[in-house]
Amino acid sequence: MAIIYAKSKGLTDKPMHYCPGCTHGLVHKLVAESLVELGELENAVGVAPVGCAGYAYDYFNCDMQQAAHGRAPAVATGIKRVLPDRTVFTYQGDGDLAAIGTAEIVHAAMRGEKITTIFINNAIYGMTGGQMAPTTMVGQRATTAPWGRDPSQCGSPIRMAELLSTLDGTAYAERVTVVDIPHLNRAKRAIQKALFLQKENAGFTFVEVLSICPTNWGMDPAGAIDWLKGNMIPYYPLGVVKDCRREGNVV
Ligand SMILES: Cc1ncc(C[n+]2csc(CCOP(=O)(O)OP(=O)(O)O)c2C)c(N)n1
Ligand code: SF4
Repeated sequence: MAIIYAKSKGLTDKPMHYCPGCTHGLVHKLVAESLVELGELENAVGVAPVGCAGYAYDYFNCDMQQAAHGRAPAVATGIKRVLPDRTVFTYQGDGDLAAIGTAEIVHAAMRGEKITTIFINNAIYGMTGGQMAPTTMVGQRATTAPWGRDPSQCGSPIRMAELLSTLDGTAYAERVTVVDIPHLNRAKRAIQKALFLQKENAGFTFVEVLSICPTNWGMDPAGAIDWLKGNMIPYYPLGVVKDCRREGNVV
């Protein structure tokens, strides 16, 4: 019988532990497929975060390293500098990257490290039980913001793709989502482009993926997708924010 669809060779057979409807698994699939299609799976080194994706080292079928919370860009910097021919990526949540790891990601981008960061923006701390993240929307409830995020106390949600795009070392930054098939295909093209530009030594490359956390948002997956579309996309616009190969960048 002809095989028309199979699990990517870029993923191991280990069953994933993510909650039903969580988009972490989808993004893993896109990264894995991209590495395979670029012929980079054998050459890749991923750096797993702390957070729900902390077991990513069990799921990607390539060399993996675990980093302490927020420190993945620093670990990836070391790996890439010692092994410059390897394709090195970090996979990080918003608590990991935009809170405790802000210094590491900003300085890695500023230095133009030739690594790729996949940033999962689900607007909350998932693993630890739904605390407010720097990306939590104004008015969105979290366990540490039971009446919703108050911008007079907490400021406005941080737009990491735009922030990092102001740095000269950032070669490419795009924001995508995975809420339906057309967006999923666009997300895969962005991940492939980021990895391709890394191979070209263009500089730091970054893909922000707007994602859902049905468990901590207190919604079913379909409701969470609708909430993302109605609340996150208007504030976090999708598309290329910076592309060193293109004129007329947004930033
Ligand atoms: C140094 C340190 N501080 C705090 C923690 C606790 N901690 C573990 S995961 C996490 C938040 C993870 O949220 P996020 O990065 O958004 O990923 P998600 O779980 O949503 O995928 C925190 C605060 C830790 N493990 N190490
Ligand atoms: S807690 Fe949220 S981010 Fe974590 S696995 Fe569950 S749905 Fe995904």
